[in-house]
Amino acid sequence: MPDSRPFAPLARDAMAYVLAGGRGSRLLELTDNRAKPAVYFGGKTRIIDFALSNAINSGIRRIGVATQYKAHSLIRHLQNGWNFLRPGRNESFDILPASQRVSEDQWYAGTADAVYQNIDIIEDYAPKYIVILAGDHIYKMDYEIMLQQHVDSGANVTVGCLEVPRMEATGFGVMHVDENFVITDFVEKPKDPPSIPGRPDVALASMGIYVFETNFLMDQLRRDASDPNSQRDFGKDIIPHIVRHGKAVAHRFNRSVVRSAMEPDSEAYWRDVGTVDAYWQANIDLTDIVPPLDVYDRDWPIWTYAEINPPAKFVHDEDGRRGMAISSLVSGDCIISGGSLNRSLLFTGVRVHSYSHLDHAVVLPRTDIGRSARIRNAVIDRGVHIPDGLVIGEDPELDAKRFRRTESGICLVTRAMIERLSY
Ligand code: ADQ
Ligand code: ADP
Repeated sequence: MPDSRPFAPLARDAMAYVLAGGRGSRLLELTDNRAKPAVYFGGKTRIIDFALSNAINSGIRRIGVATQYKAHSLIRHLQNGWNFLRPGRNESFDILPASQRVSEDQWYAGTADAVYQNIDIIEDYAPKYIVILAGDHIYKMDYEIMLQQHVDSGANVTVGCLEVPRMEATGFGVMHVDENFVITDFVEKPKDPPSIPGRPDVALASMGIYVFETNFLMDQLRRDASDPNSQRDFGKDIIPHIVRHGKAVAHRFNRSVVRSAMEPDSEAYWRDVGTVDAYWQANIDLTDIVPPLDVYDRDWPIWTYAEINPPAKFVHDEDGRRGMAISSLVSGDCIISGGSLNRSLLFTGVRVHSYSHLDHAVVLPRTDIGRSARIRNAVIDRGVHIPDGLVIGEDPELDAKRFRRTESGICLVTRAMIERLSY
């Protein structure tokens, strides 16, 4: 019988499987108590909301999230905010913690194992396609376009990719492609990354996003599970094997990037925010007059879980000093009383008290900035109480002793660091 839905989007036959188990150790103390996908980003959202919103906005209605490292905060967020997909409507949302479902080991061995151990759940839903996503990148992308390319090209796997400076490619899977974008070579995290032919400074890097037909992926995962030399990883094992024995095709992110009218169209926005410096910069970038990422885009909203909270409030203090913010983002439930902000981003529920000043500061939720504190070029973790008069970001030596100070001079400040301070 002919399909009665000739233009049905492929996304409705797809499941998004989000890998959210990585620690993100280069975020240092920011991921001491939470997995990288659970780290707050952009004022109201967490990093994983970007991949999940892309899936929902692309039309995907089946989502699985594999969790592992320090998953409590992540699972709480997913349960609060993302549990609206209903099985009765051919929708599903599953949180899949590493839990000895197949192997004896408690943990998922690698990213492929994080899918393999849940094969029965995926096969039960029987989606025709599966879109494997990393849960730890900031970008807007329409996966329907990638699915369409996958079907049109007849590939066994389609790998999302973008151009990166060659020297930065050591942290990525790097590929060579032919004129039809068929991947001819794939190396995971090469020490000396191969460049794009004719462009010695640029490499084609994998975004860690893969589209498969579900049946094909399941066969590959079963084959891989019986290979004693495999590390059970997409980048190290599954993708290189398909490149050698099947047809792997690269999908250029530029084709599926979702851009609002506000965004400069020079370069597609995709950030790993894997280091404290990159995390700080990507948050501060949002305070630009025209930021490279439009989080106000009504055509591609970034969904999240957010408590209902009162509006941000700016008040004079008792001496008549103005509470004010210039070029800054201030979330709900913040009260700026007599303090001032410049180029800063406040998450929910931050209190900024009199005579204090924040400059290029990223302040996570439920934080209190004491009177006369001065904070520059810093990331303040959730729930920190900055004591009255504390100065951060002006004395590199003192900062390095008290806080986590990166080489480029960004300070990360946590509750434990403040507790250790002796006055
Ligand atoms: P990495 O990001 O270094 O490289 P990895 O650390 O395996 O690879 O993380 C991939 C994703 O899987 C992340 O979202 C992480 O949170 C999650 N993850 C890691 N281990 C997991 C586990 N055991 N269980 C569940 N989730 C897990 C990968 C590819 C590269 C590609 C980059 C792009 O291997 O080829 O270039 O992503 O960032
Ligand atoms: P979120 O990521 O939602 O901000 P928290 O900052 O509360 O969550 O931290 C994440 C997880 O780590 C939570 O489960 C919390 O219980 C735990 N946690 C946070 N801070 C500490 C701490 N200082 N000592 C022990 N556990 C902590």
